[in-house]
Amino acid sequence: MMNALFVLLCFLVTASDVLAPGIEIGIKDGKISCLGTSLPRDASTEIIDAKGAYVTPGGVDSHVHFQQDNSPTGDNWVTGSRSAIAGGTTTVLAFASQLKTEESVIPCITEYRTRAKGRSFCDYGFHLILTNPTPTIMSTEMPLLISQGITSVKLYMTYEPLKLGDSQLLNVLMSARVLGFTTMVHAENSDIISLITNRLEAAGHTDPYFHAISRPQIAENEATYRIISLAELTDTPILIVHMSSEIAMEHVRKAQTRMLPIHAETCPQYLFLLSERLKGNEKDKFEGAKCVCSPPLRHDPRDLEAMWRGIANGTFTTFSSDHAPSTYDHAGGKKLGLKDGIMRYRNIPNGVPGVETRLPLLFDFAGREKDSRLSLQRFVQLTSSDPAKLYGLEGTKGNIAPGYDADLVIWHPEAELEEGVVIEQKNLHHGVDYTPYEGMIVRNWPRYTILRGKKVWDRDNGGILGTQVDGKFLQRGKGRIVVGKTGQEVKGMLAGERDYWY
Ligand code: DUC
Ligand code: ZN
Ligand code: ZN
Ligand code: ZN
Repeated sequence: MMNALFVLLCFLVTASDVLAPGIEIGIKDGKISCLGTSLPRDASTEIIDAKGAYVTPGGVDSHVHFQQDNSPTGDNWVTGSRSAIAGGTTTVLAFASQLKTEESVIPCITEYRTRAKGRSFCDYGFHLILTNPTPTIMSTEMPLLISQGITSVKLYMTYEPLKLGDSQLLNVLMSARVLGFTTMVHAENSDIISLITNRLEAAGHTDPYFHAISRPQIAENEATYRIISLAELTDTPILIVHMSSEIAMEHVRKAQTRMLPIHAETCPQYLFLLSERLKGNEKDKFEGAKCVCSPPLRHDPRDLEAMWRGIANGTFTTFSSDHAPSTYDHAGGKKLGLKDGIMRYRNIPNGVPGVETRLPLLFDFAGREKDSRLSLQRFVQLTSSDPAKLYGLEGTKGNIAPGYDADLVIWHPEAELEEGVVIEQKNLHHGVDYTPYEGMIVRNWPRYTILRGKKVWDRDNGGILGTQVDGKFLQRGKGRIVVGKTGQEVKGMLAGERDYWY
């Protein structure tokens, strides 16, 4: 037998090309074996006819929260990863979260790996949330984790149980410089948020809308500039996660024009939703709780436009879901954030669902004849190839080329879905009870999702075909710098001055 699976198709899209109609993809043992035309096949070759369809690499969602201790009502591995494949995502990178009291992160990683094992419909890896980066963890445990394929960390500049001060941030960055792990940062100024939150509470302003008031752009702006400065001083690449506002994004843009390796991420909620969604509606004034995320949805449509600009012009390296939802309406009428009849936004866990809708929402604007906000290649780069490179999966994930895992999204032929697809909670596969995109129409949806050569999602015939034992833990290598480079001169230091403390 020449090939186990065969995809006959029209348009193959990678981060660099849209190949002419007629290309075929040969798959063997879960890997892409060849691309070409009239590939050899025999009677046992399974064939998927994708005529008229775009085929893109399986989505790599490098920022999801499944079954994390600090979001207990959110998705677990089974529901979250099932939702991923139904939306064309074949790889997720989730978080293992260290508690501040933990002096070792090894039990934490073991625990989170156990939660996922045998319960994931898609491939997966972990970032470590470092809340207490002791010298022993950094010098002894991090090298061990890197050797086990956990090659990235997330640092928080806000939230009391998670946040690090500047000296801790600097220590981790110095360690990243030596060990080569990838550092993600949640950049919001904690004290600004506390000050405003306390004053709002005292004045009785506790409805969900005030969540957006309590975390103004200036909090994101200040922390973004600060972490870029620390990364510049230590000559270490970083990725600033879930960016939401223009003023903060401009710091990233400026740093990149100086060739600093500053990466940034944005998410669907910051392209499509505004803070007015936090006001709820006449039927349910607390419904705004469904759209509480951090950074918050912004007030001004110009911020949405700016995020679209960053998507198109290369400021953003990754487009992730930050899937971190909680069930809104619990049995017994208990609603998120509502206790004893009082709604307090500070009790609402931060995060919205989005792992399933991420690809269709962005694909809607890719390569359109009219009002195209990005090319199809850029769509692939943001949703699959660049996250794969940044997080150490290059050569395995994020491309359709011989030797790569055969992870594919086969979209419906464009002519087939004239009316588009309406996003509706009832059709989604996550474990929570809403989507903030209810009623939105997108032009296409993954028709098939292929994970390492196996058809795991068939929208027209059976829906989910995969199982919760299909996903495997990905032992990632070290990520590579996707924008800028190291060894840049530091603002205000003479050339070579930093050499004294190398
Ligand atoms: N940060 C995240 O990355 N996700 C949910 C909430 C948050 O603050
Ligand atoms: Zn732990
Ligand atoms: Zn965050
Ligand atoms: Zn997140």
